[in-house]
Amino acid sequence: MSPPPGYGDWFGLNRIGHFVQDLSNDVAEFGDRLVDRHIRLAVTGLRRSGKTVFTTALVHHLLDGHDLPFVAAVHEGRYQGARLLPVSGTAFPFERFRRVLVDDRPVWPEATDQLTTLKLELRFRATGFVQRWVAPTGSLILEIIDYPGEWLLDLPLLAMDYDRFAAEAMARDGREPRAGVAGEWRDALQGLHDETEPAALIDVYRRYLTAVQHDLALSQVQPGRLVTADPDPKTGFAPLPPGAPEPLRRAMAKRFERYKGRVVEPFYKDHFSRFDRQIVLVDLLHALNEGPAHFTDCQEALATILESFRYGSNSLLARLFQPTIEKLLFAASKADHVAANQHANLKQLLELMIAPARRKARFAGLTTDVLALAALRATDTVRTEHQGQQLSCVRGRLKDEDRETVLFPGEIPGDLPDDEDWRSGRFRFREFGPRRLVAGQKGQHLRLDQAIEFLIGDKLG
Ligand SMILES: Nc1nc2c(ncn2[C@@H]2O[C@H](COP(=O)(O)OP(=O)(O)OP(=O)(O)O)[C@@H](O)[C@H]2O)c(=O)[nH]1
Ligand SMILES: [Mg+2]
Repeated sequence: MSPPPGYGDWFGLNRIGHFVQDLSNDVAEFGDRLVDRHIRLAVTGLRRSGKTVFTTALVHHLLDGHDLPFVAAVHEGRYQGARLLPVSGTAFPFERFRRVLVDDRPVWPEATDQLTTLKLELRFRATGFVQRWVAPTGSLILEIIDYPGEWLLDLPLLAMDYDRFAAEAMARDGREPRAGVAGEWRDALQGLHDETEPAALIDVYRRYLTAVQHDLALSQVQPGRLVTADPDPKTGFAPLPPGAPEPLRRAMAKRFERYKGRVVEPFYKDHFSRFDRQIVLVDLLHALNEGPAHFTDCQEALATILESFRYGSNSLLARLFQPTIEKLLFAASKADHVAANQHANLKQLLELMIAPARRKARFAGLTTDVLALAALRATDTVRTEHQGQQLSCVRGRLKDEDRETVLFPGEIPGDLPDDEDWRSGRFRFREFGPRRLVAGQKGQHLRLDQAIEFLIGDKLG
């Protein structure tokens, strides 16, 4: 309501109007917050993409409440701290990971082989008018699960029947470089007969998939649980070529459906059906290092995952579980492997790789962002001179070495690599050992605070 033109704000009506407006916004917001104080964050990424390290570093910094200048609540002095809460099921072993990282000889957490849950309560001083009055201390429960990356690649199976899976897997297994390690598997397929035992065949397939994962370092491995330490002999399955004996095909198809129903569906239903925010971690440097076949494999695996999470109402996930994801962050992990002047290209390359998925997510109304981060920074950028030229190098302790060295890590193309890039063998990014995690010390991450602000900052006010 405003006074007639020319009368000014004689009765203070403008101010009262704004006050009432602010109040109703606050009340609406406050109501939201009450029901919304729980955030489930999905940390997604292929195996070795940095999920466990990200979660560990995030907890460490939120418990410590330091070196997070981009987190508005911290910057404004409103952040009061955090505590870990008990969970049902196996808890994320934060203390164990923290202990090995604060040690004099810190080591990276081991690869994940089971599902664990983390619950963190964050406390902060509220900003809203009504909130400050009714509940001056706000609290947010943040829930994250950690799991082996290969489990993610099982999600697309939910949308397939056995014959489609078999056709896609056989086509993939027949191409190089996979075909190069598929000798025993190909031989096994030659000798199929009515009495072939599915379990024996699956065991050969398991050996082949293990070689694909370990020797070729490729990402697309299905079924994901066949390559974990202790596969359940009852739930594995393997693809069969057209013309395979019908009883065998039927037995495999039955196992396929059982795996979907007993393993894949509960995993997604229990853990991915109700998340609110998502971060997708991508190790682009590893993908570049391993050459064009690996890079394409990583791109395809990522597309497969993102396609499954597709963010519109028509997505597989929506059809199955109706999630309500609000924010999606794509992050190139381990950015500390390269010098700071390469981070813009790293981000740009990731933007190119995920452009279609990002477009769909935006169209579906999600807020998205892309950044290059290092959850636990293992290097510094230093400038050196080489033959009269200034070079941006990194200083850090190479994995499995004792002392820090300075080296030129190489450069990231700002575009998808072309044939010349691959031929030149220019991608040789090295891996570093972790630096000791020290409470209260600055500079132990790169843009972890930006990631936190994007993912949960709006709930800390
Ligand atoms: N320099 C550096 N290396 C990192 C960082 N994050 C992860 N790494 C490296 O990447 C490896 C894998 O990280 P994890 O967090 O274990 O990966 P993950 O996604 O949990 O892998 P799975 O459990 O196998 O699915 C680590 O052992 C480190 O070598 C980082 O911020 N900086
Ligand atoms: Mg892990």
